Amino acid sequence: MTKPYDQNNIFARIIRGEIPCHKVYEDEHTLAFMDVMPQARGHVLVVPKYAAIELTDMPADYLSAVFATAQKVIAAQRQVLHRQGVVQMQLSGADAGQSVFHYHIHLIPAHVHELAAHESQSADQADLAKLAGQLRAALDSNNAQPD
Ligand code: DGP
Repeated sequence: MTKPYDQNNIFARIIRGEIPCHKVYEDEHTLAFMDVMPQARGHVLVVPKYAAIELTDMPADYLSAVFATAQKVIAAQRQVLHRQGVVQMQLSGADAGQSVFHYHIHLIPAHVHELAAHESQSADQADLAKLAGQLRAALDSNNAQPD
């Protein structure tokens, strides 16, 4: 770990329910929610419910849980946003541009050349709420499908 984990970082507080988010999905090990500074419409973050800053801090069981959630979210993004391409991004460390020091993977339904600059624009909250509702509905419906 590059520096001590801060239990009061913004994503730890979101996981504890102290700060609101536009929730897309939650299970025992992970939470997915809308990014408030999206690099494209439909930008979702997936976080583990584990005190890790970056990839090298993550135990394998939580990594696997994060990626299992990412698979579900990507399927829902493709249905709701009608975009097949999804950029998966994870910034490990301040030198890479990480600004929130709780591990998270960005899932951005866009071509890489379309991305807005990182943290350059705030989303419309009403649009985030609408998208989160649509993504939750798609996830619920996919979950209800028989294998
Ligand atoms: P990174 O630089 O990889 O640590 O990205 C942090 C992302 O988190 C960035 O895209 C903006 C987003 N973000 C920052 N603060 C908040 C917040 O309070 N709520 C939500 N939903 N997203 C946030």
